[in-house]
Amino acid sequence: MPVVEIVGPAPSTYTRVARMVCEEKQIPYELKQSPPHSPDVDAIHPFGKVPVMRHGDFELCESKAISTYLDLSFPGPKLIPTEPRHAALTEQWVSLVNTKMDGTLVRSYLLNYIFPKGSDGKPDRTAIDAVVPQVEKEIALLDRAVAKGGFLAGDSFTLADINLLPILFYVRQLPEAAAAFDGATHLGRYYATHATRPSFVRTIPPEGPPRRASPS
Ligand SMILES: N[C@@H](CCC(=O)N[C@@H](CS)C(=O)NCC(=O)O)C(=O)O
Repeated sequence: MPVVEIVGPAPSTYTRVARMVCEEKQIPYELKQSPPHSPDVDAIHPFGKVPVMRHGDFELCESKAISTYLDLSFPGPKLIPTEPRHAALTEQWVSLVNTKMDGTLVRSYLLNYIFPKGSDGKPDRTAIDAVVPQVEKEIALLDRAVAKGGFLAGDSFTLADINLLPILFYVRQLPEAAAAFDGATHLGRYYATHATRPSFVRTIPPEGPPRRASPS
């Protein structure tokens, strides 16, 4: 069988999702660190986003589609369960994170720290202050979601957890989210437990988490 090629930079949360799927299922893969909108990526993703995937002559974009393909094509643990309710809950949490929480936690909050847009070269305080209440709400929501079983969906580790962990890796390092995490004991335990998984450890971006930025 040809080797799976995951295309996207290691720091990208969505690229890390595809890599963690490979790691969990022990699928041999190569990472090609082409950035978004590079010719490599544009050839496969209509909007130039990462990750994209090549497997022999098969090309695919979108992290959820890539994850589904890998889960169905390779042996190893089922990351999208087959039991209907467990499968649906997994889909539900992937969708909630991708359609809402990624926008809040990554695009509006984290990226303001990583790519500061303030006139003085510092993070834009107004933009961060505007999103913090929603960051706090979403961390509290996630805390409630994992309180019972320690997983986002049902009683086992699924793609829903894989899809969330790369986001938590970053945001828990930032001051306002770190404060919200302090009150989210279930989510803190959830993160501490799953951050020890080999699939998580082996995909930590070489740059590591962003430096703790001061709130002002
Ligand atoms: N829905 C896409 C989102 C992928 C995405 O937004 N990737 C980011 C990097 S983490 C990206 O390519 N950003 C560049 C851009 O949106 O132009 C997926 O699930 O793969």
